[in-house]
Amino acid sequence: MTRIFSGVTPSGHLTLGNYLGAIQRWVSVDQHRSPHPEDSLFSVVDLHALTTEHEPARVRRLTRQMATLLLAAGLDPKVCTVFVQSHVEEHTRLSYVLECTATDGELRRMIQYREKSAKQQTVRVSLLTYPVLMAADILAYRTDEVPVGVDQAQHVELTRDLASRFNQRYGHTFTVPRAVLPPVAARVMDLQDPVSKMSKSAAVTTGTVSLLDEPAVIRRKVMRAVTDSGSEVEYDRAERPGLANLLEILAACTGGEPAALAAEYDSYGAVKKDVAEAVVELLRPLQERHSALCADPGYLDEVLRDGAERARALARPTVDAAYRAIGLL
Ligand code: AQP
Repeated sequence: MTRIFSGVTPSGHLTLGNYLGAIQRWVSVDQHRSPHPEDSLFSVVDLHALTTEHEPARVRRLTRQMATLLLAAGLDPKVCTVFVQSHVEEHTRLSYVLECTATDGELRRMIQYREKSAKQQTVRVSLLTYPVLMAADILAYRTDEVPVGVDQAQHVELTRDLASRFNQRYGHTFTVPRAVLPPVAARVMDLQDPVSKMSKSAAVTTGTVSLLDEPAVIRRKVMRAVTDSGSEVEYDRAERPGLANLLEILAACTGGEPAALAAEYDSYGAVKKDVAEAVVELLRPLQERHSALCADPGYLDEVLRDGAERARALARPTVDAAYRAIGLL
């Protein structure tokens, strides 16, 4: 049995990066790995959305929208567990204990902390400590595998370090998990700035494809993607990051391989046109199911209630064991 946990943060609208880097695999592979819904856990990790300036009503709205999109993408509550992080208090209970295991130095080394804190005028303490909460999200379920995009790999590495350290000092309590990255599109880049990752909290959205963008908007964003001035179609991430990003997106949408796809084209325009159509077609069924699910909000409430109950029952014994091991009565 392999237990899987992963999450999405309601810090903005879900992007094509989130989908190709993580969600696509959760739907097609991960949720089917075990016959037990308790072994595949997917969460909207809303507490993580409070680490930077946020608007409460927007976080609530995005949390529901993300949960709906996960179902629309194909997560099936009969075969996996879908829940909202703040509905399961074990995550924050465990986070404090893990903060007592982590060091200030290792948290300050986190790339996401360094990048995000550099953009803030005032930095919330939670921006520094949220990788520990993420470790708690994962460790509370004795998770074996964490399917994520490349940007989260460092946090999973920290989770492994904390689990091993805790186990060594206080006795075996946690499973040490491993990150699993997708074969292509593990890091989808911004269409306007192909050396930066496509991000759902980007201030400018012209380089970001949102899962709910209309087909005309998707086509416009892809056709205006920044590429270099060359004319030969070659897959070269270092020298031609814009074109490489488009070829990776095409590969992830169609199941191909970026370098082989490059050989089929003789102009950048033709690549862009096919990428735009591939993304529109990839998202079409998801957008249709999203509209249908929005018409029945009671269904989502039920899924999230059941998911939280199931998750609580799984996490409690592990978190209780961690409390006992670290010396709490
Ligand atoms: N650009 C990306 N390419 C591939 N995978 C990506 N992921 C995020 N961006 C890309 C993966 O999506 C999953 C959920 O991400 P998250 O909600 O935890 O957010 P994040 O990793 O902090 O990145 P975002 O979406 O850009 O949000 P903000 O703007 O708030 O930082 C993860 O598995 C992630 O690897």
